[in-house]
Parts: sequence; structure tokens; C-alpha cells
Amino acid sequence: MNDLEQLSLSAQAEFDAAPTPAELENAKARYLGKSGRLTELLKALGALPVEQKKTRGAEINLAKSRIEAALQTRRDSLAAAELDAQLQAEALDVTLPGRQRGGGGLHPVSRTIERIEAIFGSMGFDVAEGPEIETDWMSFTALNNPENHPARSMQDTFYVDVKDAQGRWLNLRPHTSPMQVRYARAHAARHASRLAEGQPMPEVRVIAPGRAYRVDSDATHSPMFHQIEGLWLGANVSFKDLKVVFASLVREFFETDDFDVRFRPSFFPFTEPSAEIDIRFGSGPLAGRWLEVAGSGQVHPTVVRNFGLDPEAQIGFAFGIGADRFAMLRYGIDDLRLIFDGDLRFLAQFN
Ligand code: 2NL
Repeated sequence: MNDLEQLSLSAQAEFDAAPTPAELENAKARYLGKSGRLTELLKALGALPVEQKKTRGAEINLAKSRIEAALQTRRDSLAAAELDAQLQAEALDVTLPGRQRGGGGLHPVSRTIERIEAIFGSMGFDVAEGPEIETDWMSFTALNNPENHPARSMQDTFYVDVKDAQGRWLNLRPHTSPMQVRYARAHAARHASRLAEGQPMPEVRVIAPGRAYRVDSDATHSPMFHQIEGLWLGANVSFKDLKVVFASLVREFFETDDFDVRFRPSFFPFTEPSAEIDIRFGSGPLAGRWLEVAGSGQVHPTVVRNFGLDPEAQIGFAFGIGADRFAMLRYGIDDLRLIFDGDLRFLAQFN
């Protein structure tokens, strides 16, 4: 092996060993730079006799092009490795699932209330609002509960450690009726001048959905539950209207025509006469059983008077339904605890 072949091999070895483009350029300078090893050989050519100069010159040029080729090869492979590394660093797994916004949903009881509001809305009913902490008068007296009625007792109703202007403990409303009492009283006040002249007033048509509280806790009762009460008062509103309204509710809420409605005599202090409302589906998972779904009745004259209205001129009905039970019947929920536990595995099914 002559000196030029050795030089080419050692250049090639140094180029291949250069780990970065900068070090490769340093190695290049050691061979092809101003005072590089190959450049020195070219400079030395001048001292040779003419005959040798030709052959030696050709050999050196051959070695030079080999070294240049080796340099280019190494440059290319370093550039390719750099690109590879960059691509690797910026790699994006397009098969990864996208990050999603956690989508919420309405609780089945909220859905039930919203749907029932829409159904009653289509029948001309307004939606009342009102506080959950109430006065004794709003929760009991206005509704014709006698002073010593058991519903007023600490065993049945939650009291708040604050007294009202009458010196009576405030309560957590045991039904949503107080909202209707407030609504009906505001309605009567708004139309007071017409009523004083013996003129008719617009009918009261309202529902009162919301939370209610009772000292009651077992497999089928929660101390906080949801109720939807309804009230329709006018010059000539009867049980016939109640039956039509209630049947419309059942038809639209349960999305079926295949059911019967039955009134069963009952008792509430705020209605007279009073009736439980039962329904029985003719088909579907609930078919064949009478289900008790609401309490109802003709609004008691004392209650009408407490609205600020004349029971001789205003008559009508009221009812109360359990929204939690309606949700359970509609969505096939078999355990009341699922309604109140807030377990997302259950709730996500309603999104
Ligand atoms: C039940 C009973 C009922 C009412 C609620 C009512 C409201 C006013 C006046 C008269 Cl402002 N009555 N509400 C009437 C009858 C029954 O609910 O067991 N509900 C689940």
C-alpha cells in the first residue's frame, strides 16, 4: 500500500468517526485544508522532476477525489441522521385519541322536571319559583293545616333555628305548595281592583317544581325529594279538567296512549274532596299494575281565602306528584338511592 492509499484510508476513517458535521469539517481541514496533509503533498509536487510530476500529480488527484467522495458520503449520512433525529423528536402519534372536553349532562330528575314544565307550558301553565326555607304560615297555616297537625311536628318537618315575624320557627318547606300560595296571592293582588268590582280575573294556572324536605329516610324515602305541584283556579274549573290535564301529562311524559287513570278518594287538609291518582299502563315494562302517582283534590275554600280570593267565585284543583318517582318510572330506575348518590357511572347514561 503506497502513501496515498494510506492517506485515503485514514481520511475515510477519520470522516466516518466524526460524530457531528462540525467535527467532520475539522477532519476535512486536516486533509484538504490550506495546510492539510493532501494539500502539502500537492505543494511538494513542484520540487519533483517533470517526468515524476505527471504521474505523481495524477495519483494525488485520484486520492483527492476519493477523499472528497468519502467526505460527501459522510456529510450526507450525518445530515440524514440529523433529519431522522429531528423527525423522531417531533414525532406525532396520529392514532392517539383526541383529548375530549368532559361533557356533562342533566340529572334524570332535572330532565323530568324540564319535560314536565314543557308539557304544562303547552297547556298554559306558568312555573312558580320560591324559597326552600319557609314561614310556618306559608307551609302550614295557608294550607289549612290545623295548629296541632302531625305534619307540623318536629318528627315530620325540619325546622331552622330562626324565628319569623310571628315568632314561629322557619321550616324547610315540606312540599312545594308555598310557591303556589305566593304565586296565587301575587295574582290576587295584581287583579285586586277588578276583583273588588266583581269582575273576572285571568285564571291561575301554575306548577311549582323543586326540592322539598321531610323527616323521612328509608329505602323508598329521602329526607330531600323533588315535588311538582300544580294549581288551576278559575270560575268553573272542575275534576273533569284535572282528569284531562293529568291524562295529557301521562300521555306526553310516558309517550304512550295505552293507559288508564283512576281517582281514589283520599284526604288532604288543603283539598276537599281529595283523591289519589293512579295510572295503569296496558303495555310496556310497567303494564297491568295500578301505580299511585299523585295526590290531588279540589282546593279547599279556606285555602282559596288564604290566597286572597273569594271561594264563591274561584274554584279549581291542585295536585302533587313526586318528581323522583316519575323519573324512576320513566327511565326504568329501580333504586331511589341511584337518584341521590351522584354516581357518574349511573348519571353518564343520561348524557
Ligand atoms: C301528595 C299530595 C297534593 C296538593 C298537593 C295543593 C297546593 C295548594 C293548594 C292545595 Cl297551593 N293543594 N297541593 C293538593 C293535593 C295533593 O299532593 O301526596 N303528593 C305527592
